[in-house]
Amino acid sequence: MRTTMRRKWELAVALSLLTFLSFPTVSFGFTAHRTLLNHISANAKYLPTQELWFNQTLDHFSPYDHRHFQQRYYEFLDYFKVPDGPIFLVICGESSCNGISNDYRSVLAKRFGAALVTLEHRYYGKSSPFASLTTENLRYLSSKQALFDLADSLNAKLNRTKSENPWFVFGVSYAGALSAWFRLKFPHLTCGSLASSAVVLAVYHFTEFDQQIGESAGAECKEALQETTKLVENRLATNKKQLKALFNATDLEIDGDFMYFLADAAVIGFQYGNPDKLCKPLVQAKKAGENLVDAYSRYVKDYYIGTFGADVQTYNQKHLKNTAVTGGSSDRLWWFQVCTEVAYFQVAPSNDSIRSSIVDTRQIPYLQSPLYHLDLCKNVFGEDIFPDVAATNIYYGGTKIAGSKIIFTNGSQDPWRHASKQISTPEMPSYTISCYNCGHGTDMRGCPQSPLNPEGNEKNCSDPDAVRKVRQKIIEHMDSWLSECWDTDRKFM
Ligand SMILES: *[C@@H]1O[C@H](CO)[C@@H](O)[C@H](O)[C@H]1NC(C)=O
Ligand SMILES: *[C@@H]1O[C@H](CO)[C@@H](O)[C@H](O)[C@H]1NC(C)=O
Ligand SMILES: *[C@@H]1O[C@H](CO)[C@@H](O)[C@H](O)[C@H]1NC(C)=O
Ligand SMILES: *[C@@H]1O[C@H](CO)[C@@H](O)[C@H](O)[C@H]1NC(C)=O
Ligand SMILES: *[C@@H]1O[C@H](CO)[C@@H](O)[C@H](O)[C@H]1NC(C)=O
Ligand SMILES: CC(=O)N[C@H]1CO[C@H](CO)[C@@H](O)[C@@H]1O
Repeated sequence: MRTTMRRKWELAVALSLLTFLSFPTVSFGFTAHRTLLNHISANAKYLPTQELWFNQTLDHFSPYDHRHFQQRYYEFLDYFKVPDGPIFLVICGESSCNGISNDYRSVLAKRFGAALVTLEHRYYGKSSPFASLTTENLRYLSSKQALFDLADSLNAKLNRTKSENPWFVFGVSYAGALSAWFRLKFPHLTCGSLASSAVVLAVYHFTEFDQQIGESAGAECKEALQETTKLVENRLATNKKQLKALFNATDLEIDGDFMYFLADAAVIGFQYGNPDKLCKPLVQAKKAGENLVDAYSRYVKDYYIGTFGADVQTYNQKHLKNTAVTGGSSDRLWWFQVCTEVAYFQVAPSNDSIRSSIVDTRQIPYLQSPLYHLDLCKNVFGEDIFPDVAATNIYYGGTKIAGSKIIFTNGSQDPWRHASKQISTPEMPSYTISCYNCGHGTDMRGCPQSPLNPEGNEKNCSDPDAVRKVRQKIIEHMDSWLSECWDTDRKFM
């Protein structure tokens, strides 16, 4: 009896998928995001999915406001074991969500006979409630609203009350934090959560980020990077125009924007498992006594812009002020979330930093303060916009999150792991995958993390066994939590 309604709905979906022969084209071109955690969804390979729409509540926390907006979602049912197979909710994060990406989660879905469902994050991609992204209109953009979107769509669309399907949530990066927070706030709606490279701690002075870059780089490369930064700082003082032109970044009029762009370019090598693209030529240039700034500019132009696909404009505060809904809106949207909730301000440590302290200060060297970031928030969004990090961490618990049945995973080379939960507890096991090119979301993406490997193949990780071991643990936890869920369900039958 309980299954009748749900079956009918599933069947309708399955039929609509069957009759849908051509796959939707990706609507937006690649957009890179400054300091964005999850750069790479746009070059993802997708499982065949059709765009579906959910009529979503705009403000989940107001009893007076009944406005709605259309939110995009996808389903993939090829592996789904009807009727009571599990449903994997794959959370989409801070970028346009153009489908269900074909990473390790599709392997898990095959193994568990699961359906995959994914909901685009409100405001991003085609799920913008407003035609103009003014600061006033961004007031409903928050992780709290996003979590409620997930709960709402899960509850309504698959009608929990009628369903025996156990739900499991997944996310990488900011979406990884959402995955952990979803299980924390809605434990009755899900059997467990995988929180991959999940940045659950809002951080105001994120100095560990830069320190991790030094650690991941190793002594030789770190030294070359630090020397490069010094040389760049000198040239910035003496020959700014020529320097910016060398990096094809003359549009970045604000020096902080320019220096942030250069710092991010190095980060990406380690975050996404391509350290050799950066370190090999730089160390070689240093050994040969060649000009390090020239060598670094080649990496930035050939690799960061050319191959990785970064766009200099995403570092331009002028661009961030653009309120039109475009393929590049994610930059502005993510900065709004950074400037209101989570910060993750990547400042230079006072000692031994790799990035320039110009990023942090108004030309006052070695003062550890996120003035650049705060200036940006004010310039782009207006006077009163700054992040209340303490409130965010009180609301979710930060690394002291009091959840259960959440798996945390991190990559050893990933600077973001210092905003994640790295200490294991019985209810919330945490695993660090250690290898030379293990970065952001390695458990789901394999190596390197960009470009994406189909099904998150781990073959090219410098230690594939390290990845396999953690994946085995993930499967064991899922097995046990899903069967506990089924048992509980049956008790109520
Ligand atoms: C969305 O739901 C609201 C409230 O139920 C309703 O008023 C509105 O017409 C719906 N919009 C669409 C496009 O279905
Ligand atoms: C969900 O269940 C309720 C009854 O519990 C039913 O009235 C409603 O139509 C169901 N919705 C869907 C989408 O199946
Ligand atoms: C540098 O900028 C010019 C002009 O904007 C552009 O045509 C060229 O493709 C850029 N080069 C790289 C490597 O991005
Ligand atoms: C600064 O960093 C260097 C290199 O890591 C270290 O040897 C030194 O002890 C540090 N100094 C302080 C004051 O922390
Ligand atoms: C591994 O690297 C090789 C050589 O670069 C490449 O040809 C191959 O496609 C990669 N395999 C995977 C699964 O990424
Ligand atoms: C489970 C695990 O590997 N935890 C490690 C994660 O990283 C921290 C900090 O590097 C270590 O102290 C933990 O042992």
